[in-house]
This record gives sequence, C-alpha cells and structure tokens, in this order.
Amino acid sequence: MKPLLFGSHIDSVRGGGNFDGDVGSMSALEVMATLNERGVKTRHPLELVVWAAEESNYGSGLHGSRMAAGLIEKGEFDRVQNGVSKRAAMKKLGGDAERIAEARRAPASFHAYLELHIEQGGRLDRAGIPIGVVEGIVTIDDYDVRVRGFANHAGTTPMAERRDALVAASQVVLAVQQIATGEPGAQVGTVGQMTIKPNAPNVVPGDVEFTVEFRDLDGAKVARLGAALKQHCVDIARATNTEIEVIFTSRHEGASATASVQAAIERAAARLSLRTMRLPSGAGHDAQAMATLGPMGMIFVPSVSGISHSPRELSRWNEIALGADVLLATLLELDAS
Ligand code: HGY
Ligand code: MN
Ligand code: MN
Repeated sequence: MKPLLFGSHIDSVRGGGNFDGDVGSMSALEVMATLNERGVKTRHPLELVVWAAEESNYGSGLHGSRMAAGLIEKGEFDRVQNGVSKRAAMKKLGGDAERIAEARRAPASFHAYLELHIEQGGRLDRAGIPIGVVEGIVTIDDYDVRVRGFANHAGTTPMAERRDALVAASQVVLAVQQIATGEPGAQVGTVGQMTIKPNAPNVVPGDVEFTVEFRDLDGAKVARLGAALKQHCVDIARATNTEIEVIFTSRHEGASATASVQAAIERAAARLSLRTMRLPSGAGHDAQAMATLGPMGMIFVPSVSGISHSPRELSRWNEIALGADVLLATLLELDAS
C-alpha cells in the first residue's frame, strides 16, 4: 500500500508570524501521536513530512518539496544571496547539492498528500466558517529587476542631467501596481524587496535592484502580466535614461486540488458537524509541488482578519484544534478509500 503523506513547513518569512506552516506541521505531529496512542492501525502507511525552506530564498520558494518533486530550477544552486551561493548554504546546513537527486520521490509514490494550513486571507474569518477546502493554488512568477543609472553628487548634479536609478525603479513599482489592477480578476503583483546603491542621502542612486512577483490561478494571465512589466520597463528606461534588466527567476506552477481528496475533507468535516467552504489559495504551498506527483488536498483554518506574513498573524486555538480533527478524520477517510 502506498503511504498517506501529510505535513507542512516550519520556516517563516522575515518579520513573519507564528502560524504559517507551524499549524500544519504541529497538527500533523499531534495526529500521528493520537493515532499511535489509540493503537489505530491504518491500511496505508502514514508518512509525516516537515518541508525545508518553503519560504522564498535564493529567488525561489518550496525548496524541500520542489527537490522531492524534481522541480529543480536551472542554475539555482549557483545563485548567490548575501555573498553565499545556495550550494554553499546547503553545505553549511549539512546538505549536498550534488546528491539532491536522492531527495527525489517517484511520481505516484503516495496514496494522497494532505496539508493543513492557515488560510492567510480573510474569507473564512469573514464568513465565520471554520474549515476551508482548497480548490486550487496560484501560479507565482518571480522576477529580479536591475536598474542601472549613474551615481552622482546630490547637490551639484542638475535635475535634467540625472540618471536616477531610484526614480526609474519607483516608476516600475507603480507600473507593477497598474498592471495588477489594470484588468478584472484576483491577480496580484508585489515589489517586496529592494536594495539601493550607494544608499547615501547625498548621492543620486546609481543602482537599484528589486524583486517583482505576480500571482493568479490562471498561469497564462500571470505570464501576460510579466510581459507587460517588460514593456513598461523598456519605456521607463528610455524616459529616465537608465538601463533596466528584467530577469525571470522562477515560476511555481499553480495546482488544482484533487476532487477525491476535496470530497474526503468534506466528508470528514461533515462527520464532525463542521461547516466548510471551498476557496482558492492566494498563497503558495508545498502542496503545489506535491500535486505534480500525485493526489493532493489542503485544509484551511481561518486567519483572524486575514493577516499573515506579519507578527500580527493569528489563528484561534479552538479553530486550529478543529483543523487538526479534520486532518485526522480526512486521513482515515482517505485510508478507507
Ligand atoms: O509566498 C507564499 O505564498 C508562501 O508563504 N510561501
Ligand atoms: Mn508563508
Ligand atoms: Mn506557508
């Protein structure tokens, strides 16, 4: 019998909260302990996983689950962050990029993958519904944008002679906002990280580098948003007499949840007399990497006021417990199928 695989991650973003990933990982441990304590014998082996480095590092996220799924990005181990290559950083933590193939899981090597996670948006909380049944997870495209201008004296360089990289970068940031809001739908676009050089109050910025990400359930739309970004950058470079390089760093393909796993979650919640709501995930998850290997489903619990990736991230303990109950009951439903 193929194993039932379940778990989540425990790493968080800089300035993040205490529930993203942790809820699913700790609940998975609790479920495994409970089944053991009750001496429950399942037909399928149970396999608990806590994924490494789910959050974005070296220009890409879902590290552990992507390696298991064989979704290695071209040259990703040679990418450098804070002067250290990903290869060297892995080595420092006891990993070995040369042996990464050993982390690979074969396609169809599990009966189903199940992940409990906080919603990170506000739909469940607003609706007063304790359990979310994820329909699909967004596609995420990540870019690195490099603006090259000319660093010069802030006092002696006339405005008309400046090649101000930060002015150009600021126009690109506004272009991202305009692109993401320029058509109907739930697409999102974000500039979250930026470095300015030389970053001195009395120097016209010469170089600016920043990240851009676009997300939507429709992968073709996400690609279109990226193409629009490139066009805007051509126009802004010309207008500001700067050079703007748009480097595509990674795509995390979106994934639909498997109907049979969604149905199992709904049967489990019904057994517990819990209301459910189907909804998409605007957040990326290890589950979307696992979906390339086999059946996948996600259970959401409410995030208070939809706040996440923030110290104010909060889920109510009673609702987390209900999520863990549904996780356990769903595993037993899947085990019977
Ligand atoms: O960015 C995300 O959606 C996830 O938290 N990695
Ligand atoms: Mn996160
Ligand atoms: Mn997460």
